[in-house]
Amino acid sequence: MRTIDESIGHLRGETRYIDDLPEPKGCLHAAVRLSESARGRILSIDADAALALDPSVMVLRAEDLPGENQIGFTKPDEPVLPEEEWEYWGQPIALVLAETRQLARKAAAALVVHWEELPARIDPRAAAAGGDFILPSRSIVWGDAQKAFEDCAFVVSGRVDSGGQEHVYLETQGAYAEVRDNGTLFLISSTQGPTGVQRAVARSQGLPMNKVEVEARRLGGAFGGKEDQAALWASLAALGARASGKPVKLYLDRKTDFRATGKRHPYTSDFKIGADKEGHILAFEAEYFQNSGCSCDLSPAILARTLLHATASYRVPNGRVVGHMCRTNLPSFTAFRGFGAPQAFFVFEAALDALAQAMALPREELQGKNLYREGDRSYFGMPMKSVRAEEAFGRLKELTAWDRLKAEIKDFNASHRFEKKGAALLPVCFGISFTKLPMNQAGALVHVYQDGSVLVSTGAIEMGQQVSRKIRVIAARTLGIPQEWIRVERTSTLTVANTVPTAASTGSDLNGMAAKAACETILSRLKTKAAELLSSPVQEMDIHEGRLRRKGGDAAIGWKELVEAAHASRIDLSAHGFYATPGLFYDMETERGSPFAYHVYGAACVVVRLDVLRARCKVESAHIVHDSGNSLDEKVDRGQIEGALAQGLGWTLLEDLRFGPDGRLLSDSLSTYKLPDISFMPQKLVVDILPGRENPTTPFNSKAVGEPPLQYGLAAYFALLEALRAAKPQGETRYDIPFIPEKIHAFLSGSAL
Ligand code: LUZ
Ligand code: MOS
Repeated sequence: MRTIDESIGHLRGETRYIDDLPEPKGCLHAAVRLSESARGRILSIDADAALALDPSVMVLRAEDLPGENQIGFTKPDEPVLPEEEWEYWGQPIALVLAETRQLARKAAAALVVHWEELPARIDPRAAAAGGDFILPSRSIVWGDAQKAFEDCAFVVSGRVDSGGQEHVYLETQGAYAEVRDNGTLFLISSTQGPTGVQRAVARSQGLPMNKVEVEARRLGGAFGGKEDQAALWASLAALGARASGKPVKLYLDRKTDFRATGKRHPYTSDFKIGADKEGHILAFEAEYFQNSGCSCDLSPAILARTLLHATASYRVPNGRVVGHMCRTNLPSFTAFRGFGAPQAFFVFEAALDALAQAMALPREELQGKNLYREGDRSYFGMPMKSVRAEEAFGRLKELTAWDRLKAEIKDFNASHRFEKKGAALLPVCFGISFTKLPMNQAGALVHVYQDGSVLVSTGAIEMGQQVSRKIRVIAARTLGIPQEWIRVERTSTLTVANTVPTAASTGSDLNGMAAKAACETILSRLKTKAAELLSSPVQEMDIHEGRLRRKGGDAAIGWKELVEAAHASRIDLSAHGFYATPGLFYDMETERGSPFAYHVYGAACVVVRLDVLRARCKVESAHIVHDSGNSLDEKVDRGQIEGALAQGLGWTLLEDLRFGPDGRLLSDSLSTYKLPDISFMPQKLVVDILPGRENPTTPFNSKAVGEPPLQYGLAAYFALLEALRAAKPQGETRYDIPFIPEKIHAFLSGSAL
């Protein structure tokens, strides 16, 4: 009974993704034809040339869908294929099937589309001025900001811009679909949310959900891009399979994926912040213009996370934050690791920086003075418990010998004319739970087979984050048997129904608790049997390292024998487990409540080195102090922290997602969209994990790890700002990321961009 870890297969290149699975006989390949302007009306699509290419070619459009041409669940604004109007450049408008992938793509290109241009909007502030919102705007108001600003010794205001971000999962979006017995549909989807895919396919195919089976074995990365937006590609594959009667595989090439799919939301925001003369922040206001793109998708949930992270890691007694979901003719922006929180963090840290400038104080002094403390209430009324903001911040200052580091940088800058260094600190406080309350639930199914081996299925999708490893640790610890006896199976709508997507960093929290509950059910049945076998009270039964013993006594019976005995006594060795995070509530009317199970704390220090003549910067070092609870697997957590930092640094310094004024994506390939690589990463990277504490809503007091560390990337932005100010003290600060060389040059030369 040995199991091989996923990661070994990855290293050997043996791991199979959907596209690596053998294709059944008769399998057709699908390709999509994309729209060619930001907004247009389809007059006709001439398929003659495409059909003439090969007898296997089929062309499908909206009217070929047997069900509803709609997969938008929060709002019905997401057709599978547009009937008349397309709403962004790169929207799939027709599906083409053929015997080979090359042929399908060729046929898609051979379609002749007659269309007319419609007026389009790209700019979110223009959309807001025109009142074009996805849903009504939302605001949280607390204290009395207006009055507080009057009492402030310092008040500053400004504007903050942050760009979008491409997910660049290694495995592009795709799905496989097949019609099975009695008209049921079977799909394999590269999705974080098989239930969402099942629901969308059922709806667009006019089938009940019990006739649609979706499985997800593993994904080659997702980062939020496959939380909601895998549903479209699965719905298209399903359309192909139903229409042709043959198995259909749809896989996007990289360029199509870049053009057609959503990304991180760009934000443009205004802020106002005020403090007393000691630097205590008294009031904060922000107005966020979220560029939502052409449809609703997850935008409201993302805006909610923005509004719930508006003051970042700080206590602010008075304020008002407003968020708008601005509709534009761009691909619908979607979930991306951090989910609206990084944008909010940037706005608040920028405001704090502006305040520090106005007060001529070091940023870190204002930061340190205003951090959340134990017993505080957040501005939306959540009691902040187990607060570790000051602890992490203080520990980081020790770890980096902050005062000495600053002095060294000062000396360096004084003695170097064309090179400057800068350093900045950035605290993080990130709320864990889905902002949409009903989503905080999970299920699991556990089987103990007659030979003692164990199979666990949950809704947790393995996308490279090693959640299956964590689930295995949880099951092993709960049952008291070695990990090697346990296998974690793929996620399927057959084994666990109504799953929420693996998202919001909650994958191992929610699914781990559900798996634990299922294991506990079986364990208690086994212990009852054990008590009978040992003629002892059940409370004294203890299973440890695969052996049953009386508490404090000698090992008596092996796990396998116990399981066999239980089976012979006709005891159920399977169980379903369920978990719903307790204690969550939120009142949307008053915008008050406790929407999160807990917060994750941490802090980062980044040092950058600026090459003044070339307007380039290099991240020299990053030190991170992070709270990952009682880690279920510390190596995995370190990997997540480092990976999130890489993505955060990419977002702040490098990744330049750019659309033309006509709405066409300009950065549509890996030659025009730059990603962080190994040489971009800091030469020195130190991750210090805080000792764990009690955390009752998670398995074994662990903590979620996926998203909180992405925010650390913002430290690099402020470090670069410090370096630039050393080079040009009177330079004009624009809070605008990514801070790419063009913008560095603009700062140094004082020119406009
Ligand atoms: N997805 C979601 C998320 O649907 N709700 C959330 O609150 C969330 N947070 C982070 C990442 N994905
Ligand atoms: Mo999400 S950004 O899919 O956790």
